[in-house]
Amino acid sequence: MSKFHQLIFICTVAILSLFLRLGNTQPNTVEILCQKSFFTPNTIEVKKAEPVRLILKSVDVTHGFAIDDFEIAREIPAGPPTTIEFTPDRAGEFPFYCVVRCGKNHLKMRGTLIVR
Ligand SMILES: [Cu+2]
Repeated sequence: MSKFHQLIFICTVAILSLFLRLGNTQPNTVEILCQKSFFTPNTIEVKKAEPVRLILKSVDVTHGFAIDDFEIAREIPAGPPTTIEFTPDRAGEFPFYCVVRCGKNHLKMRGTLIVR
């Protein structure tokens, strides 16, 4: 291999490894629809120690979203989506639920975050 080809080879490897690293730091994105009185999906599965981005969109009234175990509690107004980012530091099953009284079945608005 000539010096020129060696240089091309090294540059290609460097660029590819950079792209792979960037890919790995992208948060795991989950879109969640909020409507009276449920979340869709109501079971979310993510991986421990990997960043998670939840994009919550309410299609009717203001809802809420809380996961006590990860100290998350946010209002989800109707309209543009609300983004919540966190990195689960432990595995298990953690309940999430609505924290805004959104209607008579508000207390049924719950789901489960599974961290593997
Ligand atoms: Cu509610």
